Amino acid sequence: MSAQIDALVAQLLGEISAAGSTAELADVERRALGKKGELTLLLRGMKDVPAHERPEFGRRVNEAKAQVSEAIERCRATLEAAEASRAAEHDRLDVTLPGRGRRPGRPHPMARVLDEMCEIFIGMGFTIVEGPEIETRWYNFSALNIPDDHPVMDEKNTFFLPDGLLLRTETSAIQARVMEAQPPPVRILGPGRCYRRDAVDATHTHTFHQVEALVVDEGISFADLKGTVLQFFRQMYGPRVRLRIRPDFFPFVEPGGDVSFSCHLCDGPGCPTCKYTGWIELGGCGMVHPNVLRNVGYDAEKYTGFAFGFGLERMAMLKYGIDDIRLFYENDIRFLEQFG
Ligand code: FA5
Repeated sequence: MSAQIDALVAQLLGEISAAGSTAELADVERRALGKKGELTLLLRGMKDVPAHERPEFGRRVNEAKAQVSEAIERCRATLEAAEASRAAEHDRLDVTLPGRGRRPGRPHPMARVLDEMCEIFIGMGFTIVEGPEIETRWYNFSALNIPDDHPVMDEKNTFFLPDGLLLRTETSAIQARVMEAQPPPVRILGPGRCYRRDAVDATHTHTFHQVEALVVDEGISFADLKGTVLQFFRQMYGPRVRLRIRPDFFPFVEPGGDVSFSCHLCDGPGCPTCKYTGWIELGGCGMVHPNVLRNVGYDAEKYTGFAFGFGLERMAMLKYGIDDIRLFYENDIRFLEQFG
């Protein structure tokens, strides 16, 4: 029996010294001294030992337990110290290492232009409003005096959705929403995303942005339209900018025009940016058509208004001398980093 105990102790001492971690050691301890541990079971089996051998057997097993316990405690102290030092090593800060450089984000060039534009118009007393990108036929077409047979209704131009809905083709759709919601006077700026089935090239894309302005009140005239646009251009592009409005047709304005301004790069003689015309076109404008005012319940005899809608990509291209609209959407960090 004594030889059996010696062999068990030798085996357990070997396992204790082989334990590589406190977790492994705890496992050895459980197997040796736990409720069903080998030494515990040995002690419990004392009843089967002949009576005259019991005192010696008990003494021997208790001795073995003490020996194993002591070995476990010694080993645990060593392993705990090693683990603590490994953890400290892991957490140690080397304050002499150079810091990791941060690369903060920056506003997209179009966001910068829009922010600047909003600031200029807020300074002129405008309120910024937005409308939904998924629109009804009413707000996108009918309320704007666009007849059912207008080419823009064609599937080739508009992204139609189920249930009579569509993707907004122009921010002018914001106009009727605003006017339905409030009586005159109205003075709003409405930026937003628009969608058209246009082929993508250097100046066109299917998903682009416009900024709409709408002013309605008593006595609003074409002079107010010109003055507002010119004031905006001068603040945005510099004091020497000249404005040109040529007649153009939009069903929701009368008279209507297209808005250009003198090329801020060449100031007249022509350059690649203005395609050698000296002028750069930004969008459409005009006096709100009386039918539009009537459609929203305004008194068209009492109130007049003006509206314009400019392409935001176009404004950003002009501001930063960018020659391809696709650059805005490629998310190329080398491009975006230039606008700090
Ligand atoms: C309009 O969309 C009218 N709603 C503008 C308007 C508002 C007129 C209020 C009168 C009163 P137009 O289709 O010309 O007009 O578009 C205006 C501007 O949006 C264009 O000059 C251009 O800068 C921009 N734009 C139009 N289509 C695209 C496109 N596919 N990609 C990028 N920009 C575009």
